[in-house]
Amino acid sequence: ISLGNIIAFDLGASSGRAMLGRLIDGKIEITELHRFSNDPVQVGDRLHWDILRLYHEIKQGLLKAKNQGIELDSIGIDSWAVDFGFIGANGELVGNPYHYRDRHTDHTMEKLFAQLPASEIFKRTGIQFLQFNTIFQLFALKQANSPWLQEGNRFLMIPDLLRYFLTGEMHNEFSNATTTQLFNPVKGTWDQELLQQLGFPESWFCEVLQPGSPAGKLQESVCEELGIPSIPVYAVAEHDTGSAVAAVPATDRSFAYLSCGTWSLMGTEVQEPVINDMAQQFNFTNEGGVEGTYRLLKNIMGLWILQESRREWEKAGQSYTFPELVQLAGAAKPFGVFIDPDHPMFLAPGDMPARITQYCRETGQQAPETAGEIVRCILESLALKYRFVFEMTERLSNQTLNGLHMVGGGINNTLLCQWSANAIGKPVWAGPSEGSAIGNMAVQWIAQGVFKDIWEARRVIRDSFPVEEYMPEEQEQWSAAYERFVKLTGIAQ
Ligand code: ADP
Ligand code: LRH
Repeated sequence: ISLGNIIAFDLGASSGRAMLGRLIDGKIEITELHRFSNDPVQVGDRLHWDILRLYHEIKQGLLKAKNQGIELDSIGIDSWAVDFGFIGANGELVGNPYHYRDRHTDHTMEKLFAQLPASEIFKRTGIQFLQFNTIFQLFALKQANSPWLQEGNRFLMIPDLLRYFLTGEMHNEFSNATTTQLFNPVKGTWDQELLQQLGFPESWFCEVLQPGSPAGKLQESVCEELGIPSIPVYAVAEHDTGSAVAAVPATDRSFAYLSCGTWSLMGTEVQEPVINDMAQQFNFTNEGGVEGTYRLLKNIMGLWILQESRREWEKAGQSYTFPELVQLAGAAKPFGVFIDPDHPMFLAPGDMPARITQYCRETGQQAPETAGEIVRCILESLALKYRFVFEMTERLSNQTLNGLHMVGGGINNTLLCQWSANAIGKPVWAGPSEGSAIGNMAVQWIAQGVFKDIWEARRVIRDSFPVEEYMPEEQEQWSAAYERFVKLTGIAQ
């Protein structure tokens, strides 16, 4: 039996997709209806998301479903976290949302901490400090006297905004709301004191919907434009990492994950946020998830450094596909040089090969020269950083984790999966690669009563998608490399 048709719109920092989901004989089947690149746009000094194009691509996905004669039961949208737009008195978007890698938040953290200590913010929110968190973006806008804040009445995060364009209803969704660093997970509401102290009007913020809540249906103008009937829209775990972790095919309630795409998000799922000194010291976060869970995790810079290197080479007329780059890395000399992928110098867009050279010079290493050497350096350094964060996750959650689930587009990089297993010295279970889209679907099906809860969904996901197991190899070499890596990067200090 075939059950229903739903679409998960999953917008990653590098690409977006409309995935059709169906349940056939008790298994999930996914079909890619539409895929598009997500290209940030620099205007003057500012870096933006192309929000209207993203909305256009969502409509293209709906049209493709229509043209294949597919009747949809529901849709849901997830995207990267922290970014937002404001809606003005006339119901229209004020300004074009900034990209979290825009430099307007450089040095904002220190300025805000002069007004409000970091420990107070962490105690209230349990969220890690990243300079692009919404709290710092809003503070930077305020300091710059941005007209957005005068004209804007309502604050909507990226999926909230796209959902608003589709339905005409304004809500904030919980999993994404927690990433603002303005939400209090203990109280379960926006943190009023924090908002007051920072001068952010409470009236900006909407009612917060839990993942799985109905969030309206396609409004008439959209149905007319596309020639489709009105379809229910659900709030899913609209933070893509929340959706990705919802799709981890774990059997054990205690599990480690790595959501591997533009970012590498590593951690474990917990029932209550872990807000203590050690969590703050390790700069771990507690992001809201499905069914009242939290993701105790840490951001690692991820394949972003590789994406930007590829873009740089392309600019210079040398195009490589990702599989080609992985192949070059495999052929390069092992354990040449290392970087700390989380050094702030790698955050903003730009010439990563040049920054890697600079990093190597500053740390007394011979700079890598060929593309293969550079990619090898990036991938080995990521795998070694995974070990560091894996062990921190174990310490912080006070448990021994027996392996690592990897989900996301990065698992197509089999070398990275194998090296991750080698670095942590435990098995890696890779799959599914479309984790965020599948987690998005799972929440829609839970909302429809098709699945009882997230654990039933995870069981079905496990039965529906292959998982590749990588056993650790070359343990001695990787341990020696790890010692060198820790010393060189100074990450343990
Ligand atoms: P996001 O959702 O953050 O945009 P994805 O989860 O789609 O990212 O992952 C994209 C990344 O996956 C790319 O940057 C690339 O490094 C990696 N990737 C995707 N396909 C392949 C492939 N065939 N071989 C190697 N790496 C791949
Ligand atoms: C991954 C992600 C991550 C956030 C970052 C802004 O796409 O949502 O969880 O920290 O983007």
